[in-house]
Amino acid sequence: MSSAFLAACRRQPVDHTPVWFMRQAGRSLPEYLKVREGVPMLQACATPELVVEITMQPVRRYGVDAAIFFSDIVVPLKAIGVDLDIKPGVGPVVADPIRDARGLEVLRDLEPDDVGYVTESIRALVGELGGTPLIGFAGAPFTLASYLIEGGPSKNHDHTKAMMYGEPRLWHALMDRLTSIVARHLRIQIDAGAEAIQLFDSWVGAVAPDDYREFVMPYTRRIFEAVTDVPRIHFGVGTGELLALLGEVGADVVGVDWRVPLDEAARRVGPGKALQGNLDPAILLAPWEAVERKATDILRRGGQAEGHVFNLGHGVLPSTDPDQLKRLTELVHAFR
Ligand code: 1CP
Repeated sequence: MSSAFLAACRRQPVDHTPVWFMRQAGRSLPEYLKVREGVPMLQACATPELVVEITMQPVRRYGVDAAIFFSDIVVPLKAIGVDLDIKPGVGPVVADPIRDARGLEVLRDLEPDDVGYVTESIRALVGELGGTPLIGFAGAPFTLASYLIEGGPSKNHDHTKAMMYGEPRLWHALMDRLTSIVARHLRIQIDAGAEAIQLFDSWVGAVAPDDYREFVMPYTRRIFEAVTDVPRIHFGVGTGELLALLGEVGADVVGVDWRVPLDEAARRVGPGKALQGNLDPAILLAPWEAVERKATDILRRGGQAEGHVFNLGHGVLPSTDPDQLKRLTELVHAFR
């Protein structure tokens, strides 16, 4: 069966605009909350039956064109022995934030055996999914570095920037280690059967373009060069000023948040790339008519890109009514 999602990523013709939603698995789904009851997040990520079930839930309910692997960006770090946890309502929390060269010692390379449950889950999923492609993913080095340096979620990434500007050798050494780990983690997912990958540099919008070029881009480029055999999507929040660089760094598809209209994003990214996006996830909390108006506008503007994968501009909010996402999927599929 041919996949509209993979075709759009490759800028080939499609019979309908493909759609999936960042963070479509989990949080807003009652069937997710039910199977997660009493199971800590990282334990769920390491339990193949749960990973398969949770990954399948939005595919069954919405009929989206792609599944995203149920995991988290900190899973490979936990797997090599970084002392961290995912706290409910908070996010990843690191026990010993990395602030000096000694802190780097824990960042050894990731081996397939460290994440055997990832391989096992993906192999099982490929069978369950039939023709629907599975997207593997990882956090990009900058975003992972922010959690490791700050010790948890951060608004301004102060310690991260202090290291980047104040201790560039330490910064580059940390980014180099994270690059190897991320490239290996993506390779493991592709080898197990993931048919596309998304690299989430969620917080890189905090960095100015010149600093992105110097402190981030060489590492992200190395990752994309290591996974040329499947379509590669790159996404970050607040990246309006970085879109041209995100196009240059090596992905096939550039993810756009809701702040830049897709036709304008296509101009900024330049030729030879597909775009993914970009409905503000908060609009789904408004009545359907507002969703319909905005989504139709996005589909029209996305039509001016060389390929368009419909998505939100960031993850599904936990309070989203799943019926809105169901209707939105149908609207995207019916659009001509
Ligand atoms: O569809 C899916 O939900 C797939 C699974 C998935 C993905 C792709 C999860 C499950 N996390 C992620 C990626 C992820 N994790 C990103 C990149 C995407 C994005 O920008 O949203 C980031 C930044 C994280 C880090 C993280 N993990 C946060 C954000 C914290 C912050 O800094 O604001 C949070 C809240 C988590 C925990 C988490 N990850 C996933 C779930 C379902 C949860 C909640 C778990 C719980 O509390 O029980």
